[in-house]
Amino acid sequence: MVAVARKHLPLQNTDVSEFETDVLEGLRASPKYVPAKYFYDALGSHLFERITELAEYYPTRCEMRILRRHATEIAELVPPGAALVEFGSGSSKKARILLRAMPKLAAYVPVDICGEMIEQESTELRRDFPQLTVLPVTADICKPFKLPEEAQSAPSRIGFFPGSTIGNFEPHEAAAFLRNAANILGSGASLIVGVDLIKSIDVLNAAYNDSEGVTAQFNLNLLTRINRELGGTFRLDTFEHHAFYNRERHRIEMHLASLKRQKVKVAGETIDFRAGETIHTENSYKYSVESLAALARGVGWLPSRAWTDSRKYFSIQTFTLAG
Ligand code: AVI
Repeated sequence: MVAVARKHLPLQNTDVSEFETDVLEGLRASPKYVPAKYFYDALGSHLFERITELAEYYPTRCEMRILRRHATEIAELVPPGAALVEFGSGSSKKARILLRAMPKLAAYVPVDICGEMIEQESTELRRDFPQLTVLPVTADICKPFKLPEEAQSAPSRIGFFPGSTIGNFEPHEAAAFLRNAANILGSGASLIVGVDLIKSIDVLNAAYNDSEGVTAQFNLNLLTRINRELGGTFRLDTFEHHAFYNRERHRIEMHLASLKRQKVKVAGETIDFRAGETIHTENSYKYSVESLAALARGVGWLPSRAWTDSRKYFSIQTFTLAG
């Protein structure tokens, strides 16, 4: 796997049999779907990195700007001696902004399913922040896991979940994630979440239909992965990237549409496509500050602060758990 930031969906090192089971289940269903977590093979992670640099894809730039502008205020929420736990840390690029503003932090705990990446990143963090104890944990952030003893015994723990990864979960999964994070961090904890906001449909649609076609390549790469890992026979020139904002459900939907009636083999099974039939590959939910606060409140997190960029495109929101 290439060492690029993969700051998003939790499961990546899944074995082929789980991939096969999930893909076949999704392709047998009506409407067809494939879980978005399977975008992130080496090429998919690389394409996602390119997406974050596109002119139309505003979320990453907006979030970095908010973090830089408000790092000191965010750091004020973190008591001296606390441990910062990042869920799905990838390259820790955004955490570095906070770490620079939190010189009294006792420990930084990057948590990611990709152990190789966080071990490598931890070595660099120890070099760049010699005062800081870096305690990487390889785990699926959607499942219960134990924090290292030093983080467990710190006077408090602060969770960090940037990148609007929460938006790629269905709302009930987002609630389950927040509940799991509360259990892991424990009473008195805080949580810092980066989430993309509801905005003009044109801005949203452009962000997922970039003019260079990188998002289309990212979406279609899923078929390349299925061809390679599951003996698929998808012809990429017979499928097209579709992304649009679903106003009722406050989400961008990504699909792969079959341009013709055809049969495709996957893991020895024949899948029929009608002309125009789609595989639903991703939802990217957009929230308001209030709607995320309501979701969080429902599982015991109390909303505390929220910052946005000047256009109100993106938000960093904080929550606390009763002590
Ligand atoms: C990782 N995640 C927050 C991205 C998003 O915007 O939902 C994934 C993505 N899909 C297409 N472009 C970016």
